[in-house]
Amino acid sequence: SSRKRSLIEDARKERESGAPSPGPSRCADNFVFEEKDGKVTLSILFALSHEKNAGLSKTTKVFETFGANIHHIETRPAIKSKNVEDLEFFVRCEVHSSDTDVLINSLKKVADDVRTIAEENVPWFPRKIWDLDKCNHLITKYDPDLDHEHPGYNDPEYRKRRTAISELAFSYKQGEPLPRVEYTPEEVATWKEVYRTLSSIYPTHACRQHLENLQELEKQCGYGESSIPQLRDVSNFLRERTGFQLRPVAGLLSARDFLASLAFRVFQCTQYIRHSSTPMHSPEPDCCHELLGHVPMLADKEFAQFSQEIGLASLGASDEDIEKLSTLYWFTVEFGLCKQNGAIKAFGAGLLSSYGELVYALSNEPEYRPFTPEECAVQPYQDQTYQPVYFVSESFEDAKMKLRQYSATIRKAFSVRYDPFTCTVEVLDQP
Ligand code: HBI
Ligand code: NLE
Ligand code: FE
Repeated sequence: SSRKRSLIEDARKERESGAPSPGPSRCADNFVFEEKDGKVTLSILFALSHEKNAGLSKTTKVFETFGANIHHIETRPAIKSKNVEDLEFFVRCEVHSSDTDVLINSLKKVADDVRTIAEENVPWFPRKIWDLDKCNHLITKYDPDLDHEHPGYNDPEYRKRRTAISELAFSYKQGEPLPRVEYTPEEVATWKEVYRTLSSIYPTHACRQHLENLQELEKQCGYGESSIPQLRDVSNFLRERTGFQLRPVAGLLSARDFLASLAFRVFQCTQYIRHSSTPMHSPEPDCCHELLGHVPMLADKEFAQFSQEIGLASLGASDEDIEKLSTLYWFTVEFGLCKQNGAIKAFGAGLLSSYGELVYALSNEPEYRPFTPEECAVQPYQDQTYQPVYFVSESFEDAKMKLRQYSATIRKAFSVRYDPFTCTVEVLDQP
């Protein structure tokens, strides 16, 4: 129809001018996907080279996978391409709003020049705490079922156990009581080893906030080497301390989903434990990492505030900004070092849960750089093994202030405010 044609024309003009066409007056709602029954309508353009036309079945598979309801498809010669036989596709379809991001990213793997049309360029984000049930897109990087390098890959017992614990997270809905896990003696033995070795170096390696809160957790929450604390008890403890609550997650989430939950003071926690053969380091999060690395820090009021602010900054942010925020998160919340009383201490959870990396990070092997968000946000990082470089903050407070200043510069189009009474996010015009 002519309307569809004009959409394609607009998209073409926009692409050729290299800038989005100026939209209508910028009221906050213009930035948000129009949403009905949790679904949105997307207009997507992508190209397939002539040789890759076999790739068409792969792209349709993507739409099929996400249950997209296709309203319209048309093709035309891809103007930008050198080969006149290359085709450009225009697809207008309806999908679950929480799937849009993953759909686009999946499409990028099988087609070229994938883009959505400018009128709908703000990614979906949760507005209410209950929307977090839709923030469940896992990254399957370190899955013991798929990754040959995973220490659990050749251990069917371990894999079975992981699957069973994952099921608890998959079926969890916001507001339900957190599932309890009856850990096996072997799992408790792994925990004991992790707890014992880490505890022996915390006094010299961990920051003050971590040490103090871990003591509280030992007194009030049953922390100790003889049993693995239950998320339900820990979540109750945190709610009293800082209003943070936990929710179970089956593994690594997409950075967007993971960061979004922080906006609601919800921390996504894995509940399975690392393989018994690698107690000193795990490339992926596990309950040791969450309980020993993150929880003591989330019990700190200022740190909790800071974590929520990263989350709020991430809502509706572009893919590039999400990447930067998650890199900042990585080098601070996960692998941050800070100065305290003239010594360097760890406050990053990824350090505080790995004996191997904690010792290494405070040895003279790695490179240290002073923490500057602008530099840190674009530093490539290592998620399989130890970091070659760490960022050192002047103090814990200093890191927080700098990161806060940085994330405040990210949002241009609209701002968000969390209403703790209704557990919802309000979208506001930028003043
Ligand atoms: N998912 N479950 C989980 N835990 C994390 O710590 C985590 C994640 N997904 C992404 C992610 N961390 C990193 O990208 C952060 O830098 C945001
Ligand atoms: N390397 C950490 C550990 O062994 O506990 C986990 C890091 C998760 C990002
Ligand atoms: Fe973590």
